[in-house]
Amino acid sequence: MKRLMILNGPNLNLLGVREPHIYGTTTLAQIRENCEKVAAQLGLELSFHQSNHEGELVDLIQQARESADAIIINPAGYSFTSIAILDAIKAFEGPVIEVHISNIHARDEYHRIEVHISNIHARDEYHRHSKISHAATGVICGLGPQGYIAAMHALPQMAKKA
Ligand code: CA2
Repeated sequence: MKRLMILNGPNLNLLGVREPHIYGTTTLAQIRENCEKVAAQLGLELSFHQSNHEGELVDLIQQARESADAIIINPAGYSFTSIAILDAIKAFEGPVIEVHISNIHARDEYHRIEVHISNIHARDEYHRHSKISHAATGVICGLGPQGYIAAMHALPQMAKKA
């Protein structure tokens, strides 16, 4: 387990810049820097990417079949919609850890406040059920940017996906 690809989905380039009450104040550049430090400590070769485009993420996951032994992915908004990313991950043979900065299972609390204001009673189901989790070897959410680091530390122990 030497080569690691970290993928970040749409709008994560805005981390630390917009909506800090949900996603915190750490920027994606800072997350990348921390991941690079930890990769060096763990002896991992890291390639780190962010894309706002579904097809580009699919291309990167396909490339990872040749260039990476493991993937850490925060699919962001595509978590809940993208069969294309799900299929690409299914075709990757190594371990895949899905990371979310926020706790996607608690998002309805935040949303309920918003919907109460507009007098609509709905739960934030869109941000709850990740399609990608079906194919992920492991899922980490709610640890903030530390989730990426936790995933990196877990990888060496993880057996190949069945
Ligand atoms: O918590 C996470 O990491 C998410 O994957 C982030 C996604 C959200 O749709 C998922 O439910 C959970 C959203 C990423 C958008 O990031 C922004 C950052 C700053 C400002 C606006 C969006």
